[in-house]
Amino acid sequence: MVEKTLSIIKPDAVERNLIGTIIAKFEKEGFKVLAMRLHHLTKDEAKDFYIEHKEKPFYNSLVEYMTSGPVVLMVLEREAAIAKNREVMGATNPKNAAPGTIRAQHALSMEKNSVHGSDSPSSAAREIEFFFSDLIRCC
Ligand code: 3AN
Repeated sequence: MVEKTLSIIKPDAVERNLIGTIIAKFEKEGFKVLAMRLHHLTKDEAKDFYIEHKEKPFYNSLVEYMTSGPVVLMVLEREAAIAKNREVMGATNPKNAAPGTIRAQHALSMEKNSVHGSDSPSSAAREIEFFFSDLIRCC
């Protein structure tokens, strides 16, 4: 089934000029970029976006990090986009990420792990609506 997923190129990767490298990888893996913008998250946006992690010990640090510089927000589309994006990103902890994945190649740490991808159809719907409500309304 063709799906849409939300992808974020995180501050550590934008800072290191990896935007083009990461988008090239997604395109090579058959993803279409349906929507995209550079954005500096506010504290409120980051807190709300990661609300499911509110009780986790890393929550405050994650919010600080995600607001430390601009990110690239993208809606990606392809067959089984949600699972495929998770595969292409690699495991959350770059030490466990499979060779050739974005996180294995570029992530700096568990927190500064270069990319975000929706983890389920319900997360994808919520996250696309969160940043690209126009796209939901129009398509
Ligand atoms: P993923 O991004 O692989 O879906 P989640 O949803 O469990 O991972 O975590 C969201 C983000 O929180 C991660 N991408 C990472 O930046 C950060 N994070 C997750 N676990 C930890 C941890 N144990 N220590 C520091 N940061 C973490």
